[in-house]
Amino acid sequence: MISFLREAAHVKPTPNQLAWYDMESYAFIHFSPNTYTDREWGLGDEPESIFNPTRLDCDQWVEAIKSAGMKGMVLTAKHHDGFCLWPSKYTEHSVKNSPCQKDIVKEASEACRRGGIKFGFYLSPWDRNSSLYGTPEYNDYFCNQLTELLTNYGEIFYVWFDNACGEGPNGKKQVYDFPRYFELIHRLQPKAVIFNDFGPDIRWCGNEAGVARHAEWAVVPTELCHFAESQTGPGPLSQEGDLSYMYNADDDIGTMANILYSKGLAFVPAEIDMSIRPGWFWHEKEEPHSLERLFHTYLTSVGANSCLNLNLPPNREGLIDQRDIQRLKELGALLRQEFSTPRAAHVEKVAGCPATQPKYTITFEEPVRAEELKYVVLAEDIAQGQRVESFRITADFASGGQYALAQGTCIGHKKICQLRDPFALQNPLIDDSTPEIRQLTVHVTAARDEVLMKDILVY
Ligand code: FUL
Repeated sequence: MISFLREAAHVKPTPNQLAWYDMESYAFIHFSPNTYTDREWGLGDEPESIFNPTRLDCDQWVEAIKSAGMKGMVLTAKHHDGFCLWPSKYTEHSVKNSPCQKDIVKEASEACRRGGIKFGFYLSPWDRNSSLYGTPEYNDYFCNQLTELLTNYGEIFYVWFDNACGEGPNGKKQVYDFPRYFELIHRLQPKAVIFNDFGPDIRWCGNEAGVARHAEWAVVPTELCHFAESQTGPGPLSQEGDLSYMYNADDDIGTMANILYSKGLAFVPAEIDMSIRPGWFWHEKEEPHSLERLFHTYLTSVGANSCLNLNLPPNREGLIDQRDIQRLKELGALLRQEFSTPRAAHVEKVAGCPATQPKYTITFEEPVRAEELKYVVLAEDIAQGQRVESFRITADFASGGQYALAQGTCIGHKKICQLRDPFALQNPLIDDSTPEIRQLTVHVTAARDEVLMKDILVY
């Protein structure tokens, strides 16, 4: 049993996954004929003539993305309606037959490069326009389109695939040849990470509401992420039962009880995808979510061992809506306000603690009052694997007393423990007798192997 936990603790990310983690947040851009028909899922028979962004400006998209501190763009090169935002050789259903006449993939990728952010794309496997859909030839068609996107637009950091297919019980059934798509991406863009519900590199978190699980492990059973490579042997209970029930909307995936039943574990972190508005595409009547909602989404994604893919839908003119621009600026300003300068402190590992239950003291240069402490940010050295199962944080008073500040489950790439909420009307109760705090203790209460902390910061 213990040797299996040790194996679990040594499941490691690839350099591409580490580079992805460090981006922390990037933006989805959903743009298609749906923008003009007010739909979310196009039917595939929309005339190309309706796609007419008269003021298309991808530099404006990039500015909006950067204003909220996001580091990349993921463009819907083709959504379920099959309409291509680039003039593909393999279909007539694209920008080339629209009044727009622009290669939007080119415009967007070049704007990203000018603005110093990364570029990736979403190519929907479900295609309601292609007459080949439902036949083996569709996979050739799909690979041809992938090849165009992977070879003509510079470096691609991300290829995003879903498994959507809403053809209904009597509709066409397409068997997607994902291994073939992955092989093509590895060959043509070796630095790209691939998103898919079942791996290989990044998985879906299971909701579109912007929240990670209570314990969002990057080390997960291959029963869920069967496209990822297993890095361990079977768990000690793998003969006693199985994880075939496991689904990506389940609440527990990488937790201890589950991994013991697994046939093997892989490194596949979660992406949290959410739109800035209720819909993925632009609809005139929709408003962006509140600043409070977006800030909390940041804490429950970037601050919960995941990356955030926040969707910004261009409007019919081809511009990000001014209401969204305003909200993104507010978000960027709030993130800078809350997280730019950590409090001056000295972090020390307490000698003599067990390797899987270490304690770290954080001693402030100047004593602080409880109400001045806002966040504790923890990070494991994720390149070596993910290990921490649970931790607690206390404030230590000079008088010898302790005050519980936060508790949590896993840490991983980044865990933000929020002590005060900038939007709360009433934060933790305080009174004049609350002593000043000179020191905090971070106590890891369970881990799978020796804990390797990378950062402990207080804001
Ligand atoms: C889903 C799609 O069905 C939605 O339309 C949207 O694109 C979302 C990001 O992915 O699979």
